[in-house]
Amino acid sequence: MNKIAVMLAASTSFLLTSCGQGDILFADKAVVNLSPVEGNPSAGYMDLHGGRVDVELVGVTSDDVLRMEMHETVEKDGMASMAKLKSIPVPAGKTVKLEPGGKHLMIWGVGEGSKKRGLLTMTLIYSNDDRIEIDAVVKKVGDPATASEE
Ligand SMILES: [Cu+2]
Repeated sequence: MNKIAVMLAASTSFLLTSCGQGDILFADKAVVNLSPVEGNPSAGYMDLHGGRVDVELVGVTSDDVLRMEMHETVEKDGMASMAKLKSIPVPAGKTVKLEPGGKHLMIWGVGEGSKKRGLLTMTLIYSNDDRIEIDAVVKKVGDPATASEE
């Protein structure tokens, strides 16, 4: 019963955000991959879609995490490491992907409630003061990959 409700909620948000609304600032395909190691940070990914004007994503917050940072994986001399980002540019009309091996969210202390619900509500804060609330699908290690919405 609960599972069905969650699946419906997740697919509804995909429907709402994937209708190709031209120049509207929004984000979709948000997922949080829980760390397999208790205490280690989890990683968050999503697609950021630009609006009419160039903006920057300047912060991401959630009431149900201890800490969340924007990171970028960078390779130096064949070694991958992560750098903390102050902001992520989101050019008008362009899509910026937060994805494995690139820009991503690093999330500490995802709450038990969100884990159980399978969704983590987070707020994206942009340089033009826009705020967008989005539900990210919370995935445990070993969960099948999210069914693609395309
Ligand atoms: Cu990171």
